[in-house]
Amino acid sequence: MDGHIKEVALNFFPQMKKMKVEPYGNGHINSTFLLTSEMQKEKYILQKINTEIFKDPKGLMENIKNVTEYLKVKIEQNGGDPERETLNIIPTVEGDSYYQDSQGCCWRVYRYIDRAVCYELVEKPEDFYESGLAFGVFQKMLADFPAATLHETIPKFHDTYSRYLDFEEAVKKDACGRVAEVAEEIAFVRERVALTKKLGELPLRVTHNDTKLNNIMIDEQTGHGICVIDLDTVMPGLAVNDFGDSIRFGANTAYEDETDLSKVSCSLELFEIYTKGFLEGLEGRLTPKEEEMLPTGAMVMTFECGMRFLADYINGDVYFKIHREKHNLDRCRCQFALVKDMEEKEEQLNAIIRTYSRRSEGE
Ligand code: ADP
Ligand code: GN1
Ligand code: MG
Repeated sequence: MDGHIKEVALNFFPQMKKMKVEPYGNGHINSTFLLTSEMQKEKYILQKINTEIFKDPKGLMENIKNVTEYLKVKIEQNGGDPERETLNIIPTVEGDSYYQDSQGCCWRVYRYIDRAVCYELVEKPEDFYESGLAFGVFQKMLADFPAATLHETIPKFHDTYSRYLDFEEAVKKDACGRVAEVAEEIAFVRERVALTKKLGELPLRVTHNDTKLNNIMIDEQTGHGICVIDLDTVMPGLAVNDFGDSIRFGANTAYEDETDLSKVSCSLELFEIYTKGFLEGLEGRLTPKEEEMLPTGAMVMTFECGMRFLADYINGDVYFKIHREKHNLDRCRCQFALVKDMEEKEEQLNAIIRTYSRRSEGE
């Protein structure tokens, strides 16, 4: 594999005779490597795009190219550094945004964002505020992006009812004989089918759709959220889902795959600080209805994600990368424990939102 990756890299850097390639990051979808040139010590991110999941890599890379070029103009206008504050695609020697190898695998290279970190768990509440601010600003910057030009990289990505139907399909098939073991989790889903339609009609916006904490880089020196990464799912979507997915991951007091469920809860402090950052970043762009639905977005995204982990466990772990036996089941149980906690805290979450909505109306 190592030799093959180096061969792939030469299609981007024909002069790079000596290089080091190592697996990198904690993404669940693509295969990510850190590429370091031994001579100049330059660093790059080399990624094998998961084409089982992203079936149209050409459309996917077209989205990323158009979105990042659009963002670069905005970042420059704001006096920022476009080399560091958005992803920079390094083209192949042929000038393409990705390279397809002889086995049909698709590879891309990004400039490595140096002196910045990605977290799996919030260490300092300010970092979570920074991520809320950055995701809010990201959505604000894309408010006028021509949404119709975007390819739908994963159809019905956050159509929670459709995710529920996929889940029931998995249960019916029971491809690996795992259904009997997860009767409790299946019942948990079925008791909450109404959640899948709870968001109702909300405006479609250009959204990120995968706003977890490890999809944002925090500058080591300034502590600011420097760059939103993982742009594979930028598509028309709901603002409340971007908010919700961040809360699901970052306001959880435990890791996404924690097995000690007594550690799992939705921190009100973190929920509040993210709300503050996200709404500040958006500068009053959400409608009152969207603001009101933010806690529901958090609950729906957590429920949907848990259901996706469960369906994948039942299907035999074919979608999310796993690192241990029953990993997807552990992730599912953790999400469901978080949903329960959010249900209990619903009134408090709504009250936090009311405080910040009033602020954004200038009261
Ligand atoms: P996945 O879709 O599998 O989640 P990501 O694009 O999120 O893949 O990349 C996985 C990880 O690699 C990120 O969480 C981050 O740690 C790191 N990473 C990705 N792109 C960059 C970049 N341009 N600079 C530095 N680190 C990056
Ligand atoms: C995946 O790509 P990554 O690891 O940032 C998934 C998200 C899930 C998340 C759960 C394209 O995100 O939808 O919420 O795992 N991405 C895709 O951690 O399915
Ligand atoms: Mg990611």
